[in-house]
Amino acid sequence: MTQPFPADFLWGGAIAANQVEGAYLTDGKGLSTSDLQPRGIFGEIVERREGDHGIKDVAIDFYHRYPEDIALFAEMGFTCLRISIAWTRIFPQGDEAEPNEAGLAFYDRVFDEMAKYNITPLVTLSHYEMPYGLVKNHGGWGSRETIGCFTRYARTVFRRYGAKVKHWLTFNEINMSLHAPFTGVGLPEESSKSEIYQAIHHQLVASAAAVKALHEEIPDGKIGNMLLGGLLYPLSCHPDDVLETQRQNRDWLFFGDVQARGYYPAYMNRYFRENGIQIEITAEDRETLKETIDFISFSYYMTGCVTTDESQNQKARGNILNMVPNPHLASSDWGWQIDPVGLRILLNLLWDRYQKPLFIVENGLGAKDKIEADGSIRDDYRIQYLNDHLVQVGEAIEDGVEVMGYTCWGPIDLVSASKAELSKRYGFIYVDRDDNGEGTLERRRKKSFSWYQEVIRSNGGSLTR
Ligand code: BGP
Repeated sequence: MTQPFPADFLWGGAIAANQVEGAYLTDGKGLSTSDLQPRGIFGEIVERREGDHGIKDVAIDFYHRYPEDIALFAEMGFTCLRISIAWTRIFPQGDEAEPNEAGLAFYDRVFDEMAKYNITPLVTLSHYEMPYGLVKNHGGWGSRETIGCFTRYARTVFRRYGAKVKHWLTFNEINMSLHAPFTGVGLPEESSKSEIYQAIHHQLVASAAAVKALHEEIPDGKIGNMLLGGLLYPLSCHPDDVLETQRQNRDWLFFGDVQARGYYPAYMNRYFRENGIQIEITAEDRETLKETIDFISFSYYMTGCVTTDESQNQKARGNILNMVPNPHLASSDWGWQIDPVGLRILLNLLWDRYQKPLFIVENGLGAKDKIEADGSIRDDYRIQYLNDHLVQVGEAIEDGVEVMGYTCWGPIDLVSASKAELSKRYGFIYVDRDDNGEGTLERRRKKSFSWYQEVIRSNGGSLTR
């Protein structure tokens, strides 16, 4: 194909601290909300006792094996790696006055390792975890105090890593708090809509405060938000379905609207009014929200449909959103509907709406892999999925959308967010560990490893339509 990707397009992969690092209490790290979810973001919340074990305690041991893993990413030609910082390594309880030096030193080592290979870091400040201390002692994001704690954390890491890290993201999939409040905002699952939206408001203010801090601390840096790109289609062309689809798409676009425009959209004010949702927004909050992000980032895995016809409302399941199945699409082993064209539609939609550069920071296929007798792993299904999505990214670029880069999810197998499984694999690199935590943790290249290497080497030229 003609090659639409710009020369400075960032190619790579994305991982998150709690899904790869392990070492959950090492070097002074505090307990995070993720440490209390041994069965994933929809599993029960378990108070940790000494001697308890969970799959994420070791995960894939990136904490100790990062030099080997980063070398493998470099071998594939990555120009970018998205990681997250575990807030609890820096502020173990969340409300300390001073950071934990051992935690700061760990990420220095990781960034130095990336620098050896000219890999640009893209760093998420909070990826599905926060200090459990803030939940227990302050009420999580339900409390205004958490805004100050987060801003202190953000400023600390901006100052420490500003020379090494220029690309940042605030909260991973910030719109998912509506569906998993403990993971997103540290609130009990049974919280009321008013409580959840109040916590979300605090998080939006904190996100804007972090944008301000970034611009002050790292003048040549850039910071984006991160949305779960949950694009929905109407199941039929009945105007009621189209209207309901617009309403449900606004449930998640609302977050981008505030972060990119700097104020609450009018449709949300009506929604709050008509649903008895009351939240406190101060004049100072409104001022802070005016600090808008530099670029939009999002994850994209699937699309779904919306209908007002109850008889058709049987549900498909993503990891977070329940969506009605699209009769025109096939599904992954986990029931996620595969829709490459949807990525082009979404890129165009976000570009038209915000006119800010876009970064696809997660996309990929979770699948069960099989090791053949000769030791190889022939993951042609993964190659197909990624190829088809990247072709659509190219189409969107041809449409005129400004796309900064693409970091596919889980370039190395890791613990899944939704159910804390290791058998749901996304990687180009296989990790020998199963759902029970058995295995040597040895790394092994899959067939997709050399495929992605060639995609990056040719800057997308090797993709097949
Ligand atoms: C996103 C999360 C990631 C990641 C991915 C895949 O929602 O940001 O953390 O895990 O989904 O989901 P899962 O791991 O459940 O397959």
